[in-house]
Amino acid sequence: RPRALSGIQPTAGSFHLGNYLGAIRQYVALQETHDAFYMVVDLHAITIPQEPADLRANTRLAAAQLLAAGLDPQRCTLFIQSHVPEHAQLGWVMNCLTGFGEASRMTQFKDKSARQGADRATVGLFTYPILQVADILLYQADSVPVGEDQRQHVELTRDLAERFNTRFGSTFTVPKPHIVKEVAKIYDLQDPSIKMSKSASTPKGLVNLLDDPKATAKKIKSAVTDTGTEIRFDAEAKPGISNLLTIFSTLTGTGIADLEQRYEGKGYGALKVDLAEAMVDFVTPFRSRTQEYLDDPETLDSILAEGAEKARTVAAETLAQAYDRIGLLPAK
Ligand code: AQP
Repeated sequence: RPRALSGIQPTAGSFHLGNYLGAIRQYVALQETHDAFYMVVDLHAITIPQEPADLRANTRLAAAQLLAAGLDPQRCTLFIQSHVPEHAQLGWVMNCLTGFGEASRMTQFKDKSARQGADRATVGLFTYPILQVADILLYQADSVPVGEDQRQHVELTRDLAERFNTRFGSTFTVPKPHIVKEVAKIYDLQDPSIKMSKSASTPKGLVNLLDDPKATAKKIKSAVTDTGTEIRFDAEAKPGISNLLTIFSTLTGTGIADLEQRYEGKGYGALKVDLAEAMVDFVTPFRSRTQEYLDDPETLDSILAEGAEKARTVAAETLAQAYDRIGLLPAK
């Protein structure tokens, strides 16, 4: 089986609809076809300031949500990044292979550091994509399910894998991004020109999966739509309604063309009412499954311990090989 690897940050409070449609749904699907490794990337989270107690709680919450979304520990390996020290270790090696200018071209750093204020941004935030390179290469991943915003980081991973292999001999699998075009970028409900994002969206534009379902329904109903009344997918001319059609289509498994036909001659209001209902049908059981995992921390922690053990076996082998190739003297 080919390998898949992806990571998600332990967001405060809840994952959002963009995380779910752009990434987590693909994680669930790839369990069936891939030897899949998924992790909550707490080491990435500390690239911006975190309250220790919140970080710990959010890490468990993230794992609970991944399980609630359908990750099955029998079919994939789910773990916490910091439980596998090889990530930081290979991360250092990759730092030493990356050009400063090359790292400076990462657009996510430019965006995030601009939001932090240039003096506040840490070196960790700058080298974040390089740790991500190590995350992926440690598992010899073939496929990396992510949203469009992560494409550049997977490209960097490919470049560094090739560079290492050329310089030191074939060691790493060169991975490909697994980006599902239709859902690669879910947009803010209030401003469909920007992606839905925990840090850039306004509260009304961001659908958090663990919000009160009534509040979620309200956000859908007050989503910004476009001039005119026709329900038609046209990302350029009708970005608001196209975003809602994408969300509706993915959540319910109905084709966009079928939705266009179903709502022909009906107004935006009818579509929003039905989408709000579909969202409520999705988030209500999701919330209660997440709560079940949170109410049983022993089970959750033992799933994560088993996952870390499986992950470490793979990661340790790759790291030992990489250390050897670059000429580090093995400890006796
Ligand atoms: N709007 C989105 N549409 C599709 N996919 C998205 N992803 C994020 N937003 C969208 C994908 O979710 C995965 C997890 O992302 P992350 O943990 O790296 O968090 P992020 O990308 O930092 O998420 P945000 O909300 O966008 O955070 P900020 O605001 O801090 O930048 C990734 O695969 C991502 O592509």
